[in-house]
Amino acid sequence: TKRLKKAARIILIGAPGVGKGTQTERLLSRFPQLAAISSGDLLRENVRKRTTLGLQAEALIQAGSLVPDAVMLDLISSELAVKGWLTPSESTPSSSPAHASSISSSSSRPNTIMPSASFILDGFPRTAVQASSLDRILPINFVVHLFTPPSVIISRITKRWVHAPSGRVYNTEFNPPKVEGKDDVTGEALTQRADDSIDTWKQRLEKFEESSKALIEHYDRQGCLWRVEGNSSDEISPKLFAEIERRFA
Ligand code: G5P
Ligand code: MG
Repeated sequence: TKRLKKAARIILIGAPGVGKGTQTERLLSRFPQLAAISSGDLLRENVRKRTTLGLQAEALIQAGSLVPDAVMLDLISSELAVKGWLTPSESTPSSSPAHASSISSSSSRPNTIMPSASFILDGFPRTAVQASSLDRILPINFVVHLFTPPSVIISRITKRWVHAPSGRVYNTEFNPPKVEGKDDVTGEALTQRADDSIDTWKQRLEKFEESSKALIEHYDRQGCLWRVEGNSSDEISPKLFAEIERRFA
């Protein structure tokens, strides 16, 4: 493991199935100071718990469409407050998505950032609008654009199995669980995601291609964008580790 000297506020951008979740897990074990939020995991948790937000988001996720920016901002800012990376200057009762505490979205009220917090956001922001809103509450200092050709990604999708409560991700070929169908850590049952059919994946890819151009340009302008390409996660991880060490260790 490695120690970071400077606060790393990292986001991962990349096509569905490119390996954002995989790299996040690896980064968390390499750099124990990091913690992570996955927007997809948070949404799926809300769907499982049948929260108002989950019920709103479920059909969109299943169709491979994006959840509206305002809903995402609510969800993520609540979670940032839960993690203690962002403290609302005044508390308001929450509209209560799962995990959420007490900060309201649309507010222009100032928030206080924990200057020392080092973290990864996986899957958020996903649009330029989300990125601009995040800039106002929590400036990101390293944006990783993961690239693997879609023709390579497609073969992974239907082989993905997840441990829903933790977000741990497996693949029957690439990283199978020790016991088939069971999570390595808890022994609980693994499930497949409702949006992991090939058709829905294609729809998600199309949405990604539509929304990511402006997002990537947004961060390119800020000078914190870094692109890494590879046909496998094993090819990408060492480059990613080295770059984070170069910038933050
Ligand atoms: P998510 O949950 O963010 P996606 O579509 O962006 O979903 P996904 O599918 O979670 O991304 P990933 O995390 O990039 O993909 O990939 P992964 O899970 O690590 O790897 C995929 C599979 O490949 C796994 O089985 C893994 O083991 C395997 N694998 C990894 N590397 C390799 C390798 O090198 N070789 C092989 N053979 N296999 C490998 O978002 C879901 C939905 O939520 C909504 C949207 O509706 C979205 O569609 N949403 C948002 N909407 C609006 N705004 C936001 N910010 C939103 N965030 C989520
Ligand atoms: Mg993921």
